[in-house]
Amino acid sequence: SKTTTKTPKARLSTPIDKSIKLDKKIIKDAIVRHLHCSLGTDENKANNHAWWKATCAAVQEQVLEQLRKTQKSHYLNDTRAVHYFSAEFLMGRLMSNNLHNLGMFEQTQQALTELGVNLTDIMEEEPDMALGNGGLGRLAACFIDSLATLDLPAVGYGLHYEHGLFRQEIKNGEQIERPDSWRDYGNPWEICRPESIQEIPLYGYVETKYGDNGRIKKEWHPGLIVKGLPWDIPVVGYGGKTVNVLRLWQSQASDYFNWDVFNAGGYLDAQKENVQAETISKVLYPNDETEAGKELRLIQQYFFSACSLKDIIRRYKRAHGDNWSRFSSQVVIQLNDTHPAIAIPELMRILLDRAELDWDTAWAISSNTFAYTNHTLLPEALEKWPARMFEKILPRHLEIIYEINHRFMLEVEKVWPGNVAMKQKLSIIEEGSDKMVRMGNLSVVGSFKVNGVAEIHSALVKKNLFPEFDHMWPGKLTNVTNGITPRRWLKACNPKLSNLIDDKIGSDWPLDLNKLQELANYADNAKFQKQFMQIKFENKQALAIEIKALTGIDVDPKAIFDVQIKRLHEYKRQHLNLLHIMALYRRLLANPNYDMHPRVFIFGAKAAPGYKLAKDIIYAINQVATRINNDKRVNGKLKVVFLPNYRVSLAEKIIPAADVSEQISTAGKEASGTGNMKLSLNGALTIGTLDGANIEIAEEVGDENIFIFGLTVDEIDALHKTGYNPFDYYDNNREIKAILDWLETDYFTPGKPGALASLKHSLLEGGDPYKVLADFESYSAAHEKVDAAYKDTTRWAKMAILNSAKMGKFTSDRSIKDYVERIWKLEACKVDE
Ligand code: GL9
Repeated sequence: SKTTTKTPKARLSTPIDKSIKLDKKIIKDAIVRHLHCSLGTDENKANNHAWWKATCAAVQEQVLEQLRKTQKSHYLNDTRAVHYFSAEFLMGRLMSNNLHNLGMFEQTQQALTELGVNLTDIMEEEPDMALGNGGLGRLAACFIDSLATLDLPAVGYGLHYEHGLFRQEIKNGEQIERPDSWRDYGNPWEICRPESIQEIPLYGYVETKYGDNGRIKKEWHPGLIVKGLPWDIPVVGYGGKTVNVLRLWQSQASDYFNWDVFNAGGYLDAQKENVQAETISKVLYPNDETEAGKELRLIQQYFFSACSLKDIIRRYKRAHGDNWSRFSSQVVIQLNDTHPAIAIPELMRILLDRAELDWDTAWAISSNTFAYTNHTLLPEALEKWPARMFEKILPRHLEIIYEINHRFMLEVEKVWPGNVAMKQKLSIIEEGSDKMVRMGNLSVVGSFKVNGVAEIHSALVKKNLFPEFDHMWPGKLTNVTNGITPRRWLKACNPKLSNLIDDKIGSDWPLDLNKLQELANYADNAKFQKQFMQIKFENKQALAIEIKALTGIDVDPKAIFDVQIKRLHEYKRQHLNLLHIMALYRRLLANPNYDMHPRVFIFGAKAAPGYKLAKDIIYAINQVATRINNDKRVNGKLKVVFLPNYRVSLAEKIIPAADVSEQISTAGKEASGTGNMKLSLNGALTIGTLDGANIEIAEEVGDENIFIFGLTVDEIDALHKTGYNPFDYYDNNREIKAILDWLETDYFTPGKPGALASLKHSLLEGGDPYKVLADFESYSAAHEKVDAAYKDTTRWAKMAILNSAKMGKFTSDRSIKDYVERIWKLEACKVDE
């Protein structure tokens, strides 16, 4: 029988059904069968890669069976579904996650052991699916995990990049980018769906026609049509019931190329710059919170948005024919940032030009379909496209955007009559010598809800970014605090801690993370503290081995492992961390007995290839690391490690081993952060500013279990207004002066004085835009508190336990339930056996 439950909450009380757990004999047979029949090898010849592939194939059998059942169930129930449009999905590896979510990890491990194979080893064969840059893309991956877990009908839509985020190598301290080739030997999880190819028009011109009824009809004559080929990645919910789909589009050439249209439009010259169809999905733009501004990027955005919309409409029409009246009750589309915002005029185009609906009807449907998530306030990230670029690539869309804007300006006129400045400020079109389309404004105007990603961020969206929109449409702007999936970020990546938690409080916490609260009862229990810290120690031993293998550096697992892992960006202030490391080094040189517990500072970070200062900071970290790590005088009290090629699978090794989590962005700049949640969940203590989700983490763990330092948003604002002068700190703080001057010598770059000077320069003459010097003292003082706390082992153990215990709020299941209640209004749909 088919059941549709009212709210996704109902799912949480249901224990995982053990019946689908497979017996290890069946798994073993399936693996061997695939080794023979799919891979053409056998148990004696197979290497780890072959074993990995055969195991994937065996797991995929289970996955596809549930996928088929899920799709049937959603179809029969004609469910409303959310469509998560995202230019990025940072999935990482899928084997471990799929095995855990299907409840067949142990059996598979045993099956392989009996075959003489180690599961952990073969999992290392899987390349990361790195189709994203950082937090925004990883959030999308956590969200689709939660959507499936909560039995919610959902499809993820994105791009099937041939090359994901670049692989980072470090040569002589510097970042080198190498292409990522995650699909070189095939991806066993994906299914090609040529039966669902879409055709996407580009370029050309718009013809205005007059219909019989006297109505104006617009016809777009494209100059080029490209094909979109979908690849489906099954997304297995925890418990293995619902299996949703992540559908990623690959571009292909079609034989349609209209030379006449090209000539008529005068685009023959432009042809040289025209993208080849296949290039569209070639590579992920490696930009982190910076607008790319490139034609190919706009084409990527349009390509995947248009393919996805056509796919949704095809499915809708199969159930509802040409009757559009139920469209927005069946379909909700979440725009993950403005990257897919072009879907708004695309849906309008389809409704107006294809379905021939009138404007008001079309707008009512469209604006009730889209919701938009804002992920950053950084001005350099707010996407703007030159109107002339639109005119060339998407001429009809530009017309529609002008019309949306015209009607919106009439609304503005009603609220602020005669106020030209207000119209200029809110307009979707930025006037000027080069007219621009503001994608943020388009997204707010074209959506029924807009959300920020943490309380403080959403408040700042209202206060600073879109205050007038909040005034015009009260209630449209809202908050959904980010979350992380505890399946990947605790159960799968930290099996020892997970088992300990299972033993203490039972095993349903992965579905109901608030259960971790029960661990607080053992926070003072000496035996539990010992077990908890012993696991942390063993995880640190494992990471120490990894560090040795990756960098050659020896680190002592008894030292404090202090971790900063995230994209390299000035606002995240890896250089604040570095200045403090240099301060410790200096103190140790001045006083070999300087009292500090041994500390290993661990960094992982990729810099956008064109971001010069970010690359300089990576170089500086590596040069300082080399000097310190080889200096006998520090007596092993200080080590600095930069782990190359930071990515999801490396995060899974670092996070369980972290003692300290560095979350030190300038207040107001980090919209939420999600690494902060992962680290705290695994028992690391945060040293952080009152920024993003740090604030909510502090609320949950309590001020006594976190190290907060630095200026608040209001103080940063005030400092900005009174005029911030970094030289005040340089001139008045001897330690700061000494460190910055040190950077200019050749102490860290023998024979190359000045090689690190750009860093000093940015913090002084450059004006220190992220207030590094202003926060230095307070940061340094907070680190002294960290040191003191760690020396008190009982106190530290208690704090670490309480961090894990209090992270319930930050499961992405809670985020998704917030989206469901506040925005999507979805119902769960259980899948038949
Ligand atoms: C980001 C924010 O900077 C983060 O603070 C936030 O946690 C995530 C997810 O909401 O979104 N916005 C953004 O552009 N990125 C983020 O991480 N950047 C990347 O993903 C590279």
